[in-house]
Amino acid sequence: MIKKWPNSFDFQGFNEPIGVEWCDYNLDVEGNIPDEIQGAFFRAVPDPGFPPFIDKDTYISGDGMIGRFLIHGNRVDFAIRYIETDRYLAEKKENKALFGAYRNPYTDDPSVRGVERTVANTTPIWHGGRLFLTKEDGPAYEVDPITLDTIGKWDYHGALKSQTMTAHVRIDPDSGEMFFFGYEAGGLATRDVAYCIADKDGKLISEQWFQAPYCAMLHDFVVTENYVLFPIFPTIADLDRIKAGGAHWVHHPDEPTWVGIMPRYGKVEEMKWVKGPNGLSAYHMMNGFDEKASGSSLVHMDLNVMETNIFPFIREASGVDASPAELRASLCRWTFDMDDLDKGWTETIIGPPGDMSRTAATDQCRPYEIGYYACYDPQIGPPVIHSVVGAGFNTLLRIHVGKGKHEALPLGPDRSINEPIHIPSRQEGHEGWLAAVVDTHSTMSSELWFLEAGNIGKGAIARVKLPFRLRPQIHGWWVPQEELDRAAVLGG
Ligand code: V55
Ligand code: FE
Repeated sequence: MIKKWPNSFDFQGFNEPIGVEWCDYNLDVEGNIPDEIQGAFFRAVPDPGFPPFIDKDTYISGDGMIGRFLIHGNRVDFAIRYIETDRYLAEKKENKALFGAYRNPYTDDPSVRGVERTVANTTPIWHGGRLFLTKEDGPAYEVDPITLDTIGKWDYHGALKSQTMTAHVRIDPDSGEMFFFGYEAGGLATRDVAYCIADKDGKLISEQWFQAPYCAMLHDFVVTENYVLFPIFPTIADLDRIKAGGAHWVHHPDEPTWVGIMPRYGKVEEMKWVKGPNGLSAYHMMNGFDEKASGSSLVHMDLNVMETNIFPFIREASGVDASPAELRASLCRWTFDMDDLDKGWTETIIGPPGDMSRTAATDQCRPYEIGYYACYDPQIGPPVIHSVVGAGFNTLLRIHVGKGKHEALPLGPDRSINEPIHIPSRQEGHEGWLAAVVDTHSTMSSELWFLEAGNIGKGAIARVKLPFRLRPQIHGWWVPQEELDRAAVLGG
């Protein structure tokens, strides 16, 4: 069949679907990848198998593919496969799209009523020796990290009751515990949130449900050494609207932002709700940590915050117009005084606008100095179609969060960078490495770049050439070789 994709940025330019499963070995490397870099860089990539039958569709509804760079110094292999979700297999069988609008089962072909709709396209997560592909609207899928075969839906051997699992988890680097949640845990448009902990071996040790103030698009959260914070922004679901075939999400500029805080090992009954300004939105938190300052007890959460929702399809459904200025998500530090939560939080701007923030895995949940993220700098050039919002990131940033200072690597008007991952170094006092796929628009080609995390201004120390363009990813994950080996010994 000749596939006709909709005429929107979600399907044009670098976002044009590819849908090819392939692998290639020993790719050409320009420069030198340090020998100590040994492991796998996994990437989640939305790529629709079939053109939608609905009027409009969004990039983030694309079927999940798992990409993997296997890196042993200068030897790099690449492979990419579809996640064989129930949805992907159902459509493959009929050779056409059967699922309708983003997160609206009432727009589906009646033949797939009750079939799990998630496309598992958002984050590859490694925990307890297993690889999961996640999307916030459904269960995770387990994938074999070696063959990239889909093993199946993951529910902690039947223990997890939540119908959904977030794509953003927090792993405590000391305990190895994974903190996560599921929203709409009890079903479509419910206010149920399940707050969960899995121990370092991947056993579910806690699942507690609570009610959010409204059914919000709860994409990410923060865990500190003592607390857990759930940021609730007013992009809200409504069951009647969904049943009528309307949008799952509408942004409400006049509804307050809330942050729920409780002790991380506490009971959900201890949750305190802190009210903030109306109409804010943020998808990603960089990190959070506790501070004992002269007699008071502070909790900090660092996040890229905007005045409205970043997704054009959500703003359209909300009747919200946004100026370019309102679409700039500065890196903010929200500080909570645990002895006086009634006064709300204070906000300090600590970095330029951007998104897709990362830290070293060992810096999570505790005081830290350095973070990395991507930004679109309008001074470099006009927006170029790339990824979920239709304007690629043209700059990589490294930020000293304490000092509010940053360094930038501008990539020029012809390049877009995907989310970087951090790779730790074995060398004492070394900040480690960053790896990211960098896409060039004029040649429609993709490369994997390696950088020194502590010196991004130097540019790439190695560039891996890909024989074909890659579709822009959502999130990635680094798995050191010794963890892959251990998982293989344990039988995955
Ligand atoms: C996001 C991405 C999603 C999604 C919801 O980046 C939010 C935010 C790739 O899918 O379903
Ligand atoms: Fe995300």
